[in-house]
Amino acid sequence: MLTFHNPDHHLHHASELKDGKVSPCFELPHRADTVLARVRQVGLGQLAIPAHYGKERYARIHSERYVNFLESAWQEWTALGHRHDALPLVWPVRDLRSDIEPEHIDGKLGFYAMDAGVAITAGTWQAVRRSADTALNGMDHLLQGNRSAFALCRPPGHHAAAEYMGGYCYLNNAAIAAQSCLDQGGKRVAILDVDFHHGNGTQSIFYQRPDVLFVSLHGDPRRSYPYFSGHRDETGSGAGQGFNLNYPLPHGTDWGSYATALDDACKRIRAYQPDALVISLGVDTYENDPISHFRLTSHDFFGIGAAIASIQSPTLFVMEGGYMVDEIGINAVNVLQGYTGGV
Ligand code: OKP
Ligand code: ZN
Repeated sequence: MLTFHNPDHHLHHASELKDGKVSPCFELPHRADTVLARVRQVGLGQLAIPAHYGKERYARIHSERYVNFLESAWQEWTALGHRHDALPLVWPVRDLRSDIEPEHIDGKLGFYAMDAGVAITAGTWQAVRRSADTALNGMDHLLQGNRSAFALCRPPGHHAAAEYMGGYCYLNNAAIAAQSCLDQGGKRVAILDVDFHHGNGTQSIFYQRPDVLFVSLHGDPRRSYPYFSGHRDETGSGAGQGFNLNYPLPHGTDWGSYATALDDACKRIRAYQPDALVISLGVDTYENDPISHFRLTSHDFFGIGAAIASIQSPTLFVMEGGYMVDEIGINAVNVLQGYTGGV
């Protein structure tokens, strides 16, 4: 399997607000380095540095003003004399106005953020756009007739929606890749999200559309981030009714009940007969993940790959979360090897 990866992700190394303190982000550059090292160690296949794309490709999924904000935020922030990471300090919840984009950067940060896990630093925009390019190149590889590809994206993307960032995510890499398939003649794409956290951004982007089936297995939002989406009754709306499928699972879920949900999800996707399948590949379902609550073992990740292979569609794996830095390489690559062993 070909792996796409751009080392520019190192330019994004941020802090986050957690437990009442600004501290180093769980989402570290070292994460992707670990996965890359494992890809090399097992000889998964060739490595390719992805070609660059223009902003118009990201604007197929995100609003133009949001993409422009990501591009200019650091400059607007440093113009105020700041040298430290930019973090939002106010959010337009419920009955506050969210129809007028503020001019001040403090207002803009809140306007375009869902939480305080998305600091903007000097290199964030460069890292983020190269991450999206990585996913786009992976989809191109499928469109050239290949059965699979691995987009080793960083930063991740599945919490980012059309007009907001959140949960370490800025551009929604998986959604941008899925849209690219449709823009190049694909009729239907399925996205299967196996990250521990619900892919609220991807769900939001495709919620009203039947041409992208979104399926997610994740920690029940009653107890797990992102708390405000991922319930079972979110099934799509309008023309998209029936094309969104959530499997919220309790804390402590192990392979037994995870596999049951996963098999059901894979059957539903196979029945949809997608032209391409995009996997939001988070491995924070691992038993020792520091911020998540499932109990999958490293061995279980082979089973995830094998289940995905049973769908029998061209498959793009897009890296999302996973924070047990020493093991995420093993766990992510186990999924890929479980897949190649199963096709
Ligand atoms: C991003 B991805 C829990 C803090 C949760 C945000 C988690 C973002 C996860 N103590 N903070 O889906 O892996
Ligand atoms: Zn996650």
